[in-house]
Amino acid sequence: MLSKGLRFAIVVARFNSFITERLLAGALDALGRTGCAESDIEIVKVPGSWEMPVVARELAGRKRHDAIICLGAVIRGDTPHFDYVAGEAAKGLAQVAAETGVPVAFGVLTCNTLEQAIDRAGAKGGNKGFDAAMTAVEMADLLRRLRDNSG
Ligand code: INI
Repeated sequence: MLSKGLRFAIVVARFNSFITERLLAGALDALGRTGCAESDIEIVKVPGSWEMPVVARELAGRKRHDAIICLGAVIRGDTPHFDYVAGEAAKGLAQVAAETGVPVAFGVLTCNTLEQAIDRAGAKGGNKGFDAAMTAVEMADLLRRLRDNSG
């Protein structure tokens, strides 16, 4: 799958940056390997996963990107906070894609422990940032082809 000529935005949460920077490295690796030019990648940092939907919505509305990759890490604590942040991020990002037609890849880890997050950010469980970027490439390519053939 080639991403040459496709444009991507990556929205990255600074919360749990120890994890999200690894997800970002994985996503950039995937885009680089599939042929995306650095100049076709825009990276936008947000405070936490909660803030992602509004920023993804703003970017999608500009129609400058073929897909948006969202990277965050929500890790369960002692209170119900996790459920609100993870739930609203997931719901909000799904809504952005459905309402705008711009694919949004959900690279937000929702983990019970820090260890689970580390595993999924480049250790035993692969790198979910890499996986999210590969999904974004596939979706951007698919939608571009569907739209080219629709006339
Ligand atoms: N944001 C995350 O991305 N991950 C978390 O694990 C997290 N926890 O646990 O609190 C988190 N909270 C911050 C949240 O996303 C907002 O930035 C904050 O509530 C201000 O709106």
